[in-house]
Amino acid sequence: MVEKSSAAEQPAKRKSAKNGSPEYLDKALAKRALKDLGEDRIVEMYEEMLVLRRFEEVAGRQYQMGKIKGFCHLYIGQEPVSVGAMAGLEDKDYAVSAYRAHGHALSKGMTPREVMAELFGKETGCSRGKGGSMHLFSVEKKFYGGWGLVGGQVPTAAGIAFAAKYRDENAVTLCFLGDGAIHQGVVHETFNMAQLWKLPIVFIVENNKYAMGTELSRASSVHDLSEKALAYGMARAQVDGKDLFRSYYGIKDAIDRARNESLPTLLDVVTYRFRGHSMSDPANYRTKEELEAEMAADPLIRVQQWLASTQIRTPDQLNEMDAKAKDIAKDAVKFADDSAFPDPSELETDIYVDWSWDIE
Ligand SMILES: Cc1ncc(C[n+]2csc(CCOP(=O)(O)OP(=O)(O)O)c2C)c(N)n1
Repeated sequence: MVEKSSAAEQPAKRKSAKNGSPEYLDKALAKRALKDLGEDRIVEMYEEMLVLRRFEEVAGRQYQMGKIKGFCHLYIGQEPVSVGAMAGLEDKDYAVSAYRAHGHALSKGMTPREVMAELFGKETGCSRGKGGSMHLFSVEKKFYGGWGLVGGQVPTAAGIAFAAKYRDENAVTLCFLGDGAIHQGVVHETFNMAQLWKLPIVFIVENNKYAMGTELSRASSVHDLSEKALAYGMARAQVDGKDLFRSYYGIKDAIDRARNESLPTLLDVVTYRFRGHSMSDPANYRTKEELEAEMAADPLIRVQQWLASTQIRTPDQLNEMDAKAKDIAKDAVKFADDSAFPDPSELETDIYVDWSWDIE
């Protein structure tokens, strides 16, 4: 049986501290990251988190203005998970997600323009305006969805990992799922096969405490969801997804296992979503105090404050970065606004793959 891996696994025991104090950040790991990744790369990761945040805030407003229709699930609060995870990947690697996928698509390298245009249903969107918020996709960036069916992406991700192994690509697949999805039967069938066939995959459960309005303790017999791996003899760890560096190192361990040993890992990445489940959810199932406490330890502000306190960046530079992130989000909206809706003749195109049967 594989034991829990050590690095970066335990959610922080936080002292009470003022808003975004660097006290919240694992400073020993931050120091290690400075050595491993370098200052510039860390600043880039912070900028990526910032763009995700500003993109989602703007998307929320566009939804309220009626420019985005259908479902829309925002990722605000969970940024260190996506940014930390993708930072450990190489270009040849794959990622698959569920419907709360704007952050994953952007972190995997898709442009804010193509993602926003997709939310608007415009022909310049990554799925040519026919997928919407839940069906972001990019073959070029190896981001294979965006899935509306809870847990449906998990066997697909295992199939991608299997194909990568079969073709000797030495590529890793990241599969993001929610704490609600882990109880689906197909997810457990997939876990078994992934371990049995030694697939190079990392299952990242973004445990944001709620599946729609159901709190984890009402739905799961165990609270460290990585324990579900024990039944399959799979490697596992619990990771603090509210801390950028713990998130990065915790997930990187699993990526290395997939790449170097061709083995899967199940990660319970503890995070929190600041907004409701979707745009129509007032989130009455949680207290104001709970939300305030989480927001007081905002993972984005923690990194910002750390960058300032270590003088890696001055307050002016940090303000400039924020202004730039806001401009990127605004530019994405303008691009989406200026784009056309798909022509009605497109209604029946891109539904089935035009597939010749001489598969290698
Ligand atoms: C197969 C299936 N069952 C039910 C639903 C309805 N549904 C949509 S989201 C959701 C909750 C999933 O929560 P979680 O997996 O924790 O993801 P999160 O929203 O927290 O990212 C449910 C039950 C669905 N989309 N698909």
